[in-house]
Amino acid sequence: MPAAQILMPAPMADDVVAALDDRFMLHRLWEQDDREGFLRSVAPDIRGLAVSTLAGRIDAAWFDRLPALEIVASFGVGYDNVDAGAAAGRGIVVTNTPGVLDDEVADLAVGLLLATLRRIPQADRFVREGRWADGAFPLSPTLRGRRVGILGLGAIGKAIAHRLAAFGVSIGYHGRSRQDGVDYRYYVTTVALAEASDVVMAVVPGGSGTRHLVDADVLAALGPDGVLINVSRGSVVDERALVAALLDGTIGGAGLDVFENEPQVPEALLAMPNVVLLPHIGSASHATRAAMGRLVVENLTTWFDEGRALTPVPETSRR
Ligand code: 8YV
Repeated sequence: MPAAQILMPAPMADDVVAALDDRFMLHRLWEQDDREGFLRSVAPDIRGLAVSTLAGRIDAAWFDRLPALEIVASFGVGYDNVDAGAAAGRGIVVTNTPGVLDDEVADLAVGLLLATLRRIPQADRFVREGRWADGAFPLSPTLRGRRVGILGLGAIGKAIAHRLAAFGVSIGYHGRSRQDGVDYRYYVTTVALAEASDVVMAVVPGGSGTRHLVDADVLAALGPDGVLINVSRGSVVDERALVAALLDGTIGGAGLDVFENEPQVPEALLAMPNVVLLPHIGSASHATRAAMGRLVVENLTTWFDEGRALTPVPETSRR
């Protein structure tokens, strides 16, 4: 049987491209001069799509063009870039890369929390700019005695909570429902969580269901000493409300790895001394990105060899 044909609309890591090239007939759409013409010629035979967020939104418009499509293998645990509901309706399986990045993202989240509270990047700049000789760096807020609210207690949220327990802080959470076998205190709403917390860490998946979950009301409930950490998706936070809340002291600070319109970052944030801004690097270590890439390749391989996907997303997992 000829190798299945896989379309990669936008570049992915070299090791993913090489592994797929080895096992399948891989089409690199971004390398074509006439992408539209190329797509027309290969579309009827494409059985798999390999995508990262660089490929843009993968939705019904793509599925309409690819009548033989069986699987979308997406790079990343978050798959809000793929319309999984539309895929499920057509019997197309969607896979993501859960599990292999949980610890990496949790490490980064805790690092970002400490960096934000203790102003670590600002202190580094202070030394580099030769300002130490002129006087001590200003005192910072502290993690000591804080109550941390985890917004979204999935695998990454649990990995964060597990780490934070060692820091001796108290931990609460909000999610769609209370979880059995979890000792952290549950709050029924995001506002209730924010009211009971000095730090809110957003770890919920993106998408329409969580859009602007952190809004002006949640920020007001978090309060003037409160700190928001976001390592999930920019869409989860109402960025305009966040900028306003930081400007007028409604909250005390923020550590942000994700933004509503990446790679654009609101100008106002750049000038603020009480925020730490990262370029979406939660999972971005060599080892973890390689593990995510392997899982993309393994999902496609087991699908075409054995007719099953390793990590289908819940919307499409009954196939
Ligand atoms: C990646 C991510 O930055 O896994 C996710 O959901 O946000 C990150 O690991 C992203 O998938 C890159 O395409």
